[in-house]
Amino acid sequence: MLIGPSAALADWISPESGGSPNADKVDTLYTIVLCMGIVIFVLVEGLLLYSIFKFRARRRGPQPAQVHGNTRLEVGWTVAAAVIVLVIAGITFAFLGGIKNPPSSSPTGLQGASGVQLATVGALKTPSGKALHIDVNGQQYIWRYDYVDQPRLTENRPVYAYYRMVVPTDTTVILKLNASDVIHSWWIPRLGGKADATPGHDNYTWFKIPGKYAGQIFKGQCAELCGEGHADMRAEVQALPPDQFKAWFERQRNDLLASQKALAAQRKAGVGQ
Ligand SMILES: [Cu+2]
Repeated sequence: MLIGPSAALADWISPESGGSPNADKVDTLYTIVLCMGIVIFVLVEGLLLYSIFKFRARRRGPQPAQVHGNTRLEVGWTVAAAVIVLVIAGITFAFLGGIKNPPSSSPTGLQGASGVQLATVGALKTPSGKALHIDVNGQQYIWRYDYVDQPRLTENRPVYAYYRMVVPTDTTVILKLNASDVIHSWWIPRLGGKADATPGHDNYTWFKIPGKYAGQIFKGQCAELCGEGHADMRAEVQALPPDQFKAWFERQRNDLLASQKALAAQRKAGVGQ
């Protein structure tokens, strides 16, 4: 039953990727270490099976040689294991920069993003200093996205959306994660690793969706058991070409402004009192 759902079989042996360079690098790094592990596993188990078979006790056969220790062999496999660990550490550090640090947006990405610098110490920054910044807020049991550096509804109120985050392609998107009740975890597998959304603490992550994925929707879910509605706390990211993103953003902004106006009118008319 567990392996039945197609989601369980999506890239079942290594992390999902193909949506953002950080996710691709995590996947490649994982695959390299997995291959090294497979080679060592086959060598060790092969040698074990060979020895069990070759040196098995035979009826009326001679007593096999009783070996106690072999300094050269023991030093050999200790050094070899240490070298393998060093090689893995070296490869990991070579990949780490590309996983952790966001690149700049491409020229084909959203232009005119105001490129507001993140104020918080330890925040992510692209080499150009420009990125689309979205605040992600986890709450039982839905995700809210505030487009903080784009044109606002009012001075204090950014344009927002729930559940589906719409973003431009070829544009570096930096997320600031926060939660308003309990700890949640933001996770869209094809766009990178999980990031905790914690009340009272800001966490950062990023992704950059290549232009060839325009129109695609990347699905994910809250990855931290956060209450009885946790299973329903899903999320998706839709990638649109920058001009279509702009059109979506204008529509979203106008819809929100219209609903704000309608609500104000209702209040004035005394509806619901
Ligand atoms: Cu949750």
